[in-house]
Amino acid sequence: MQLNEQTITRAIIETYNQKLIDNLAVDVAIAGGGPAGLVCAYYLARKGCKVALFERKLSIGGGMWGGGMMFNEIVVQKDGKRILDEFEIATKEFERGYYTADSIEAVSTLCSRAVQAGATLFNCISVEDVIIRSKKVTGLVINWSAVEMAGLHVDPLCVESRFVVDATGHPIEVIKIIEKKVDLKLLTKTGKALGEKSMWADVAEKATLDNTKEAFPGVYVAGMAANATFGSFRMGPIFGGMLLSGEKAAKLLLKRMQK
Ligand code: 48H
Repeated sequence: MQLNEQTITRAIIETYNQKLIDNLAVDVAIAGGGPAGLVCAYYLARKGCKVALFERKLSIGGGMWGGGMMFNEIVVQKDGKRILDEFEIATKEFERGYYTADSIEAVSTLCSRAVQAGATLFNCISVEDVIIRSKKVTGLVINWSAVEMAGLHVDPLCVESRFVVDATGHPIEVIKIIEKKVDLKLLTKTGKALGEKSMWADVAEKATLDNTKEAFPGVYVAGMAANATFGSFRMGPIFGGMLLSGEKAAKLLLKRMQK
């Protein structure tokens, strides 16, 4: 059989277009493909929920690839290890209660399991706005990251969703958009994003889980975005909180969608 370039091109364009069309209305749209977003996508998809995740960068995985300061190992505590075990990601006990994992194995496995569970991951797409209806967020406004990077004046497209997860990490991009453009309060103490605090791993890890919740009607925050929204500490390269937060966001959303 002779390979034909036009067929290869058509295969990509038609398949991708269909994938995008199939995801124009989803149960949950996730902004950000770091560990929290990926774990959330996995647990939702595994329960039959329709999930689309949008990641700005070419590579999915957020800040996990680089471990700590580019030493490509991550640390998790016992609770976090439970999630790595579930994904069959190898861990080594370093000292009692501290486990390490190869960050490359961790990220690539989270990605592949999320896709295999049925989530659709879109890379190279940035979330630039939200859709708002009757004081609730009902979807994401997306554009090619290349358009954003080049500063081109190109209008975006939209994805409708029952719920949105802001898993954009430190910059809490969805929450910041809401704060700036929607004349309503966030579900925080002050009605504004409370901001991330300095390093305190122990407190931060616990807080990440507590702060994983709805931050604006229709919008849940997960991972580092949870602490940046509700005002807690950073934790450095210990990733248990990120994994557990993704799991908790999925559980909360599944419960909410059952209602
Ligand atoms: C599309 C976007 C947009 C946008 C951003 O930073 P992440 O890895 O986030 P988490 O919360 O899953 O994990 C945080 C962890 O990596 C980390 O930074 C830790 C533990 N820090 C502790 C410390 O002390 O520093 O992933 C977020 C992803 C990234 O890939 C971004 O590119 C992406 O979201 N993103 N994608 N549209 N508007 N904004």
